[in-house]
Amino acid sequence: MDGPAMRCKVVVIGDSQCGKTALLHVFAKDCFPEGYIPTVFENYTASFEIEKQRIELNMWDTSGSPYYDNVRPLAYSDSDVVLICFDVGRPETLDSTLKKWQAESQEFSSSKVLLIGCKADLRVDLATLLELSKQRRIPVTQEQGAVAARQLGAAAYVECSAKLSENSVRDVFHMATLAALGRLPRHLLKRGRSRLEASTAAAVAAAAVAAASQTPRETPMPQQRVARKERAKSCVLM
Ligand SMILES: Nc1nc2c(ncn2[C@@H]2O[C@H](COP(=O)(O)OP(=O)(O)OP(=O)(O)O)[C@@H](O)[C@H]2O)c(=O)[nH]1
Ligand SMILES: [Mg+2]
Repeated sequence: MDGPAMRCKVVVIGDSQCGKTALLHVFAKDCFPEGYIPTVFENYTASFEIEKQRIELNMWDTSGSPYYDNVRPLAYSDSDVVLICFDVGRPETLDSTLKKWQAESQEFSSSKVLLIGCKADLRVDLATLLELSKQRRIPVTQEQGAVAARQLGAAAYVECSAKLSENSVRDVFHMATLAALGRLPRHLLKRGRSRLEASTAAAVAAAAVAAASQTPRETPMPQQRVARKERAKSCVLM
């Protein structure tokens, strides 16, 4: 390891219940919080190494509730990266990223932005599909996420499932840190897209099989490990 640790502040925003706290919890505390406890403000820290550089990540969890619209802006000060999150199983939360969260983040920070599709497991969740079909909708597709990320001017679009894939969560913060350091590997752009397209069908099918036969957070079966590995590749650089 070379030199002193680099400090990086990450602010996490997005609609209420879109999965922000679960994402941070899995990354910083290694456990998925089953219940829902609304956030006001919360801080998490983690330290790790990227390309031989020690990183100290300071992560700010915020509330998605409009009730806190006047106090949330306090979180943005001195941030390096803003993660704008939405719930893959609730398309209206992707709409909010463009209608609400882009404007707020631009008003209160000039940091790099990443768009994060949370709860990617819901793309193959039967209850979610049934509920959305009543409104003639489907879960957010990876293509829609990538298009929105471009509209937001985000540096990358990353999907994750805090519930089923710790690797995908680690990818989110790895990408966020690389963005903060100005080291997002742009040469991976083309490869990232094709890997994503090629792996999606296999990944969601394997995830569905695994989810149907598994209690979440149990020791992963081989096919679930495959699904996790595949989903961990779900990122697109802009
Ligand atoms: N299926 C699934 N559920 C998830 C996932 N992540 C979070 N959840 C559930 O979604 C609900 C809301 O998650 P939170 O992380 O608390 O949501 P939040 O965005 O922090 O919400 P606020 O604090 O109100 O802004 C909880 O019941 C979680 O268990 C996921 O990856 N998959
Ligand atoms: Mg929360």
